[in-house]
Amino acid sequence: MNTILIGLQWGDEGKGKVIDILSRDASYVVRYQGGNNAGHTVVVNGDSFIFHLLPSGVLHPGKICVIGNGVVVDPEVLLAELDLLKKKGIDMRDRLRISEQAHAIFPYHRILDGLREKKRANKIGTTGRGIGPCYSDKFARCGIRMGDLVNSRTLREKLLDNLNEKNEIFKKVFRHPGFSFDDIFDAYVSYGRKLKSFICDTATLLNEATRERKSILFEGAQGTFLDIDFGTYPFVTSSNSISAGACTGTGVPPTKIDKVVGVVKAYTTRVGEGPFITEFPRALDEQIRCKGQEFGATTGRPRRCGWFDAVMVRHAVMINGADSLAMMKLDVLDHMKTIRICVAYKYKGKVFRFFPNDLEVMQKARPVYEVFSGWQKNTAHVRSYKGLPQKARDYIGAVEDLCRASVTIVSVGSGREATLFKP
Ligand code: 2SA
Ligand code: MG
Repeated sequence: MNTILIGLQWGDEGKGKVIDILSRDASYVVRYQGGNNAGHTVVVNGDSFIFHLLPSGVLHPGKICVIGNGVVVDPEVLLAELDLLKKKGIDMRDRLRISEQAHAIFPYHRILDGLREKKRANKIGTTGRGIGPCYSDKFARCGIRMGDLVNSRTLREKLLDNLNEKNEIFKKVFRHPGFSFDDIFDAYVSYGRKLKSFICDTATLLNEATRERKSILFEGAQGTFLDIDFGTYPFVTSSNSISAGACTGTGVPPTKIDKVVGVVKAYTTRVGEGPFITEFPRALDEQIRCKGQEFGATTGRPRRCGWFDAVMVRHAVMINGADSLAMMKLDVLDHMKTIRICVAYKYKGKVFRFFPNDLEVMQKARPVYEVFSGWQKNTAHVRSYKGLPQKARDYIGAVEDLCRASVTIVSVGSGREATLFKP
């Protein structure tokens, strides 16, 4: 059984926790896009782990963790993440594989990310990790891949080429002094040496695994509406975060995918700039941010909060082919008197029941809500789906109807134990 797990909103739906749970049944856990802009949180016995690059499956001994070709890897960050795990007693030596075709993030990508963002009239609110510039180089065919780090001749050639062009741009366009070849070269040769034993042909590895009927779990990062094609462009990330990205980002073909699980939060959050039709008014925004601990797991930025948007999620269910949903953080809504779900948008007298690929509509439309009465009971200690208050189950039922997918997992807290499976 090969499963793709993806976010159906703007990221931070709680994918890390669901990945951790589904990892039990998988032999391989694979990241396929994005980089260390992701922040996947897993809480085990009260201990909180945040993964940026490593798949969240690392907490399960014996699982092989793979960083696929579609990921952009900052080797410095990866080594730091491995070190941190080692200190916590988790040794990844025999169970991490990194695609030789994955592109590496260089210091000039990180700096350029910040400089471009500063210059932009319409800020995107990037994480500043060099993600966009690294993917730009990949598609401009001047990128440097993980496999190049272990071949110093190739690395020298490609890095020289890159710095020749980039240093000029840095100086002329951004009045930045540029970068020293020697410093970067030495650092990346050393990263290559340290990571060499992990770097391999992961596409063949994964396809051989499927031949042996071992199961693979594909861990999406960010969310559907941050997808470079289907998101709220240009307020998106630079990769395909939808389920289809799992195939291009790993080399495992669509015919080998069995299931797609979509993760949603019981409400909506967004970190960074861009349209957000159901965004709460200020007081409620602060209340939910505080209750749901809505701060970026990578940058610590406050996340914007709003009502559940069924127009968006139904669209995401369609684009991703989601078979089932996991609904996270239901307990955050426990105290609400009334709860709203957005069922359409209204703009210039027109009602949009389907997601409009039109930034102007997304920026200016007003939400049309269906209103539900809240359950006003504590659910954080509920341990079975049937134990949820009826009104909470009604809310979940409404989400299922509106989004055309059934909810199979409900989460009422950060720990593994606070997970309810719907019969
Ligand atoms: P980038 O850095 O180029 O990918 O930024 C482009 C947009 O994508 C958003 N983005 C994210 N949104 C939610 N969660 C993400 N991961 C971290 C988290 C974010 C953080 O788990 O909280 O800590 O700030 C993530 N990564 C990228 C980003 O906000 C831009 O809108
Ligand atoms: Mg996150």
